[in-house]
Amino acid sequence: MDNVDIEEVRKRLEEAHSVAVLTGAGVSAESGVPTFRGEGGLWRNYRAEELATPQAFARDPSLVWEWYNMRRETLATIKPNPAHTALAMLEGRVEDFTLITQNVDGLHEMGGSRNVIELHGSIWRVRCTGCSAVTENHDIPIAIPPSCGECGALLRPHIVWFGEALPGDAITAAYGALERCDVLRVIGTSGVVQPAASMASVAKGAGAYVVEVNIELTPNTTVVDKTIAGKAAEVLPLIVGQNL
Ligand code: BJW
Ligand code: ZN
Repeated sequence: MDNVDIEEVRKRLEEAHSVAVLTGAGVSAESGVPTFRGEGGLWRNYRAEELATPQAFARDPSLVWEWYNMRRETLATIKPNPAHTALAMLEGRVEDFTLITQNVDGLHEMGGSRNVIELHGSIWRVRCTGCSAVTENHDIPIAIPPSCGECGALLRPHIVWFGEALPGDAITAAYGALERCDVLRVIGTSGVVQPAASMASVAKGAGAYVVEVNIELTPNTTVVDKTIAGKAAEVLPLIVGQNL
């Protein structure tokens, strides 16, 4: 981690009227939430890509629900880390602040962030496959197979799986923020899942200064103005300033 880079990013943020942040699984890694790709990305020999599809759910809803129950159990014991709280603190200082997250864990809201766009949904909401009603559900474990209180049909996680469209209102709000922001920070995402993978380019194309924070190089590294190599929970408090 380079202090000159940290200083430059801090200065850009101080001058910015509009800031957008895009986060991925890496921002929650230091809370103990496993990332999707890389080490620990497997569950009973399945890759996330094999379980997070409508086809997998149609084939074996109980298997997919067992996976979500395991993740709900893990998340129930987990707390936001200094990366989440630094982002909440930054929101309090910026005129126009939007946090776009691919994460479904709810840790940004728990850490105090308010203007959060959940691109891929939430693990704490369920949707009826019959009547489409969406409800909050914090049961651990959820009874398998879960059924809708209104119509009795099977419930599914209110999460965007591969091949499914992202919620239209989330996409509209996210692109609005990307197009008007002075600074975009891209934190802890491998940058391989679309459409989030293209968001750094969208903001860059609209004139933003784009900064990546990650422990590895990603496809975004060639797009951004600056990459800060390091753990989100260490880098973000330095940039936002609560450790200084
Ligand atoms: C740290 C760190 C630390 C670690 N500090 N950093 C070709 C074939 C098939 C499909 C496609 C294709 N090309 C495009 C597609 C579409 C597909 C896609 O992109 N596939 C690619 C994988 C190829 N996309 C979709 O299907 C999307 N929908 C869509 O395109 O719809 C079109 C449509 C329009 C109209 C009608 C119908 C359709 C939907 C994508 C949904 C993604 N959902 C998931 C699973 C949710 C399940 C769940 O959570 O329960 O969302 S996939 C999974 O990946 C999850 C994540 O949000 C997402 C992104 O992952 P993320 O966050 O980047 O995590 P990792 O693990 O990949 O990376 C972690 C990073 O953190 C790493 O870089 C680490 O280095 C770093 N890190 N520790 C800082 N301490
Ligand atoms: Zn229903």
